[in-house]
Amino acid sequence: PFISNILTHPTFLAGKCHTKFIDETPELFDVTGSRDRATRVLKYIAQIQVDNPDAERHQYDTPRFPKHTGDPKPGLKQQLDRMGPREFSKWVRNQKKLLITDTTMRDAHQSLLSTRMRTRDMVKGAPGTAEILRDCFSLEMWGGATFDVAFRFLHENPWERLWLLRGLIPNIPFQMLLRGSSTVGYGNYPDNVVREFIKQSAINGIDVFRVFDSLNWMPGMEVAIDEVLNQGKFCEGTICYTGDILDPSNTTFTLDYYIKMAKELEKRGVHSIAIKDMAGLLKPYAAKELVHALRNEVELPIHLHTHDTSGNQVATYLMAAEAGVDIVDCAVASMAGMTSQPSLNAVVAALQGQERDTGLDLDRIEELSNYYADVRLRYEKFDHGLKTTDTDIYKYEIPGGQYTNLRPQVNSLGLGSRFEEVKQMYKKVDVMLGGITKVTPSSKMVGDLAIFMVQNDLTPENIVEKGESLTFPDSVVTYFKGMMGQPPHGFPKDLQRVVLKGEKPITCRPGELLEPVDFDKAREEVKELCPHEFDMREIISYCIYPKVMKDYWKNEQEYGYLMRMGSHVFFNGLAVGERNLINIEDGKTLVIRYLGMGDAHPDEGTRTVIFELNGNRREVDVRDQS
Ligand code: 3PY
Ligand code: ZN
Repeated sequence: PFISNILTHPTFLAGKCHTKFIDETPELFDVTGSRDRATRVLKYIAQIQVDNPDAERHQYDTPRFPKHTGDPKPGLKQQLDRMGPREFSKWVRNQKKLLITDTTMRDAHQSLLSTRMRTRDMVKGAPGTAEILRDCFSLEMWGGATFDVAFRFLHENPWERLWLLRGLIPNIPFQMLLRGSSTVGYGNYPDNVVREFIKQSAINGIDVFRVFDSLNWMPGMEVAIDEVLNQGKFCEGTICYTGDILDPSNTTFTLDYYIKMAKELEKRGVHSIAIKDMAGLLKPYAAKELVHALRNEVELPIHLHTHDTSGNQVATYLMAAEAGVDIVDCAVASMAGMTSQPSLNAVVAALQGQERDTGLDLDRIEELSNYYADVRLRYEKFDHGLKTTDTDIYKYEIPGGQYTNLRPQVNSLGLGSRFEEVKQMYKKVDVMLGGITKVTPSSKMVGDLAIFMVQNDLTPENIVEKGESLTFPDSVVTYFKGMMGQPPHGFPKDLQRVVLKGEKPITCRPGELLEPVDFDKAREEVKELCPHEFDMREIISYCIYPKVMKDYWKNEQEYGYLMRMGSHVFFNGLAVGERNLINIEDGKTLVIRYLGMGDAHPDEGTRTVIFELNGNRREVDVRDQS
C-alpha cells in the first residue's frame, strides 16, 4: 500500500522531494496489485461521461507551477520540534512580526469550492509552497470537512494527502481543524475514538491542532485538548466568535464571555488562543478591542481566523495587528476573499515596511497565487459562491463554508426560489434556540432546521404545535438530546419535548455515555471491506465514518486508484476527441482518447462508451440512469 511505499521511499527518507517526485516514482502508487487497472480507469471515466451529459469539457493549459530549488530551508517546523510547544508558544508571543497561517489547502477551498480540491493539485504546488511560505506559522491543510469529502466525493485517502504533503513540505508546521469530540465528523464520538484519531494525526504529521467546540462548551473540548497535550503537539484552544461585542443589546456573547473562556482554556494548558470567526462577524473595531483584551488577560499568543464575506476583514486584521494579534489566517489571493479567508497578498502588502511586517516575499506569493488561479479553473463546477461581498452576513451569521453550500443544498431540495426565506429562517432559528454559536456541527443543525421549517411551512410561533406530528431531521434530534453538548442558555423546553418525542435528553458530556469502540472488532470488519493492507488509520476512519468508508472501498475495488488523474477529467470526463495521459503504474502511462457515447441498452439500463486506449478501440458498458 501507498503509505509503506512512501515511508520507505529513499527520496522521502532523504527529505529531498521535488515536483516530479510523484511522476517519476509511480511505484508509490502501485496500490491495487491488479493487472487490469486500465479497464477500471476507463470504467470510471465512462461513468463520468454518462452521469454528466451536459458537463462543460475544456482542455486546460498546464498550470504555472511555482518555481522551487527542491531543497527547502528549515522553517518553523524545525523550530517547533526543537523548542517543544510551550517554548515555541512563548517565542511566538514575544516576537514582533505578524505571523501567518495559510489556509489555501483547507478552509479556502472548503469555503469556495465545496471542499473539493484534490490532493494531486496540492501536491503539485507543494515544493514551491515549502519555499515560498517557509516563514509561515503554519499551513492549515487538514481536518474540518476535508476528511469526509476526500473519502466521499474525491475517492481519495486524506491520510495519503497528509503523508504526501508532509514529505514535500518538511519545514512548515502542519495545522488541522478538529471539532473537539466530533473530531472531523458531525456528532460526538466515544473518547477512545477521539484519542486514537488525534494520536494517528500526530504520528502522521500534524503539528498544530486547533480544537473547538461548536457550542463553546468546554467539556466538549476537554478530551481532545488532553490528548493533543499527551501527544506533545501544539494545542490551540478555540473561542468561536459570534454576535458583536460592540453591540450593547448583545448580552450573551460579550467581551467578558470571551475573556472568561480564554482564561479557562489557558488553565487547561493550551499553547495559544484561536479566535475562530467562522462567519466573518468580527468587525475591525471589535477586533481591536477583543485582541487587546485577550492579550492583556492571558499570556498566550492570540491567533485570529476569519472569513471575508463582508469585505471588511483585511481591515479587521490590520486593527488586530495594531492591538498585538500574533497570528492571522490568510489564503493566497486567487483562493481568498468572499466566503474564504482574507488575501495573504493583500495583508503582506499592507504591512510591508511597517512594524508588523510579515517578512514574506510578495512576488513569490503572487507566483503561488497564480498557480492556484490555474488550478481553480478545474473546479468551475463547484465555484458558485458569492460574486460580491455581502454585509447581510452580519444579520444571518452563517459560516463561510456553509454559506456557499447552503444554496446548492436548498436548490437540490427544490426550494431554490425560497433561498431568501431560508436565510431569514436561519436567523429565526438561532433566536428561537436562545442564541448559539453556529459552526460545524451546530451550524449544520441550524441550517437543517431552517430548511425543514421552510419546507413544512413552520414558524417559531407554530412549530411546537405543528411539530408534534413531524419527524425532525437527525441533526436536530441529536442537538436537543444534548449529544452536541450544552448551549449557553439551555434548550427551549417545549420545543425539546416536541423534537424528542419522549426520549430523555442528557446534560453530561456525551463521551461519558458512549461505550468505547472495540478496535479489534473494528479491525475484523475492516479486513472484510478494505481491498488492500491497512493499519490504524483505516480502522479509525472506519470508526468515524463507517458508511463513507464502505463506499470508498467499494469504489476503490471498482475503479482503482484515481488520485493521479487530472482534475478536469476526474470531475467532467473528456471532450469528444480529447486525448489524456494517465499514469497508472510503474512507468505505465495510458493514452486515452474519448471517441464518444455509444448505444444505450435500455433493457439492461446500461450504455456503451467508446475510447481509444493506447491506439486500440475499447468499448465500455456502464450504468445509465439518465
Ligand atoms: C469546519 O468545522 O469544517 C469548519 O470549517 C468550521 O468553521
Ligand atoms: Zn473558517
